[in-house]
Amino acid sequence: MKSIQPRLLTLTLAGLLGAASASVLAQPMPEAAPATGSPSFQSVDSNQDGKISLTEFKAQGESEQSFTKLDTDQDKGLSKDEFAKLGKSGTKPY
Ligand SMILES: [Ca+2]
Ligand SMILES: [Ca+2]
Repeated sequence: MKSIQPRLLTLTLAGLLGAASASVLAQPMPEAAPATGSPSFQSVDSNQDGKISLTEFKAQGESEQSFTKLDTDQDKGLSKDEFAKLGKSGTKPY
């Protein structure tokens, strides 16, 4: 069973090299699946003023409660940063 070792090493190396060059062709498992149902900032900001108003937020089926929670500077609008927190807090059990 001694002969297995170098063979295995070769296979591993070949696998690594192959994986590096084949990663474009291969269909990798969805390692970082996008969070489900997170619309992009642009699509929510329907009037494109760079802020998401409560109305725009609610149009996504979100609640006023989560709007208030996300609006950390309380200017009644969600900046891109504030909006980015949507779905990132509370829903992911680490
Ligand atoms: Ca807006
Ligand atoms: Ca804000």
